[in-house]
Amino acid sequence: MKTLFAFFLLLVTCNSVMGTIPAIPADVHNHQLYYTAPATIWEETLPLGNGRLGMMPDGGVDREHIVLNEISLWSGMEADYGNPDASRSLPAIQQLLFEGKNKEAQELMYSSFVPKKPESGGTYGNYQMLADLNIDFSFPHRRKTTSENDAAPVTDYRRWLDLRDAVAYTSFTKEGIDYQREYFTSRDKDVMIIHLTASRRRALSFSAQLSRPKQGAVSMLPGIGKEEGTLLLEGTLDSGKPGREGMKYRVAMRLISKGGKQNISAERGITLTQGREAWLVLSATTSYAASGTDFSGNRYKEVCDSLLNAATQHVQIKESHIASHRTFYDRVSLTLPFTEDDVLPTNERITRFTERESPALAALYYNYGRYLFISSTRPGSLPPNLQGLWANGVETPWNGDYHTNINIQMNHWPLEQAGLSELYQPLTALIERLIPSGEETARTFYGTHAQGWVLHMMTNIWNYTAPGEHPSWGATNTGGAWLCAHLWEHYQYTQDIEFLKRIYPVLKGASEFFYSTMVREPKHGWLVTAPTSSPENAFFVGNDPTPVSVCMGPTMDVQLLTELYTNVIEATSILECDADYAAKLREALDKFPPMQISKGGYLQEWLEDYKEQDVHHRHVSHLYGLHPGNLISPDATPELANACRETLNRRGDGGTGWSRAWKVNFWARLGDGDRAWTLFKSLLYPAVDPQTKRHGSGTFPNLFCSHPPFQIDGNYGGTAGVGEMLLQSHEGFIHLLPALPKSWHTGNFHGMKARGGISVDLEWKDGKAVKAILTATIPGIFHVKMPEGVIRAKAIIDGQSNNYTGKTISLSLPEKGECVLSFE
Ligand code: FUC
Repeated sequence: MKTLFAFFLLLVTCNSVMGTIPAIPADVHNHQLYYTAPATIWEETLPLGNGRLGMMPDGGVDREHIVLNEISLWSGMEADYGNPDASRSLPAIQQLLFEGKNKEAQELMYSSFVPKKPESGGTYGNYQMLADLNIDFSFPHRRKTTSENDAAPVTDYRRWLDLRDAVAYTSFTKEGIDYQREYFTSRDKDVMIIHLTASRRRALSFSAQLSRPKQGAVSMLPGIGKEEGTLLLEGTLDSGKPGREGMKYRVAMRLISKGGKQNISAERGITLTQGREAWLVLSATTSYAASGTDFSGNRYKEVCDSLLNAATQHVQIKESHIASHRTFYDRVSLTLPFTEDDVLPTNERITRFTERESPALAALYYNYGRYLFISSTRPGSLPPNLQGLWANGVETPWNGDYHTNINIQMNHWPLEQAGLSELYQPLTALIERLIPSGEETARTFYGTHAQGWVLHMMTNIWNYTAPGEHPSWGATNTGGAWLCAHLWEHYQYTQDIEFLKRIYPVLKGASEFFYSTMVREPKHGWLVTAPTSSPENAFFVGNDPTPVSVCMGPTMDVQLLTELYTNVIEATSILECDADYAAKLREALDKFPPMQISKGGYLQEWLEDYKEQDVHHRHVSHLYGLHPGNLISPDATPELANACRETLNRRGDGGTGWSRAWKVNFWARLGDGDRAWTLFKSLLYPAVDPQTKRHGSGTFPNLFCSHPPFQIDGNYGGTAGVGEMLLQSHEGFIHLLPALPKSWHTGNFHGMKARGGISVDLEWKDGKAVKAILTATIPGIFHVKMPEGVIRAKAIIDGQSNNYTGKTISLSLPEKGECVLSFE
């Protein structure tokens, strides 16, 4: 406790010296990442973003390096990957699968069922960083000899990210002068701002340059009249088609300063000599049409003008940025038991966590996940890609795209429960834009009888829907079906009929594809997908030592399509339409294979009880029905739930970053809080080896998840996992504390959402729910499962009280109706 007190004292002192830092709330450790040294790797820098523009400052003292991003900056272009050989070879591929000749089927696919190089040019492209911003500082020296200057020590160094405000800071003292930098990315002004101050006049001198490893030219726009000029970085990425320009981008940067002398040139960038306070204002834009942004990107001018008129405008711009961020961030809060370790710098906190657990780190992780989501997307933008919004090179791993066999889905898992419902819009819009391409792919690859639309296992901003280039992983064609589950989930949480009407054709189109292309396998006559794969696992057929992946009817496909058909059927009944089609889907559902338990006791991944190549494979696709799906649960299907436990024990608690995150969710759904917590600890394992500096799976110092490399899905999956441990609602009732680890004995949360349109606040003590407040956003009847260890519950609605002793508490609530539940 002594350390804790010292820490707060330090913060308060720091506050009063710098004067500009907002008051530090008591539970700061839940809302702040902080470090006592500049970042040495990018994965230690602090992510900021307004859902479109991103920046990651490293807090360097002499040179600050900030990687900038814009979420639509992609190379490549929309192109035609249609391969007519695919549909011609389809009957033969299916026949081989019927005969158990999976290897031969896969080989035939290598030569036929692959995307064709677009004849008229164009490439898939990749997501790229926008620019590097380097700021080189020079500091005033008390004495003039160079050697002494170099040795001038930096004291009180600290850099931090305030998740509540979405503002990052660097502060330090050098030669008795306090320096502070403050960074934020404003949504309403659509600019990135770096505010730099020195505590003494004429102490602030720097030169700021923009550059890019490739395709970036720097120029200068002279200012008009007294106004200073603007530094521009512009370029055009490759489209992959000769003679056709790819995506264009432009970054603009201006300096506003109080005191000092400014200079600007394309060669040296923008310099400030002997100032005291300054703002670097940056805006960026691309020519991506669907982003709806103005390519001229002139909005920074308004901000510069207002700062020029009165530097005090800064406070207003910052306050409105904070207020806008908080409209999202403050919707939910979570408090878990904390320890003295929580006051450590974040990098040390992660390391200490391997020796001594602190539940509060899960609260920070949860808040960070919400923060990252709010920062990486907003309505009108694109959904978070494999790295959210943040990439530090022009060759982003896996193209920084949208993988649809787990990754983009996992990105969206925490959304609804964390009350960020409107942030589903970018994914919804992306899916809608894919449909024409998905319809074309359905016809070209599966034949003219194929209806509806299909998306395989990856996509990009150019509406790519064809299979992946290697059938062993690229054959999965349920990417679209899985995304439809997300559209349905949004409807479940919001009960928004207008939204349901809008997405019904998307869901129906996805189901039509499978309805028109699934085949009867010969052994049982079950309706199956063929060809396909169970992402991205391989198996052996008989004694053949060659692993293969291509198969028919894997468990995951059966589960995804069971849910898709069921959701379409339910939608037809809500919308009172397409009754005949619903009847056909019902009939088809009856012919689906059942979920099977292998002779080893685990859930079977494929139609046949094949031996898998890698028992510890990172994907656990066949447990989709347990999570995020809703086909398996300990109460409703105990045998299948047991088989899932076996599967997870067999797979082990390791795996890549996102794989560990998924396992947190699985164990939470199985009601095993302690095991979910073990997996969470595995997810938080320090990713950087202290000796070799090599990156493994786990968590980087800036709490980014490491696959490796950095992949944001694990952050979002882990965030969802924390939520699933505390509140579940997928089985038609609200389940409070369904998987509470022992060490999370006391805590509270506010504002978490449950399906059906209700908000939940909860306090618990000594492992038992004490009090809940439920507020309906939509009128309805809500069922609450009697929490674990509770004998009696009292519900007060509108002054009326009712006592419950059974297994379920049923509450009828009007819109905004509130129920206070106390538990004994
Ligand atoms: C899927 C996964 C990989 C990786 C990639 C981006 O293909 O199997 O592990 O996450 O997406």
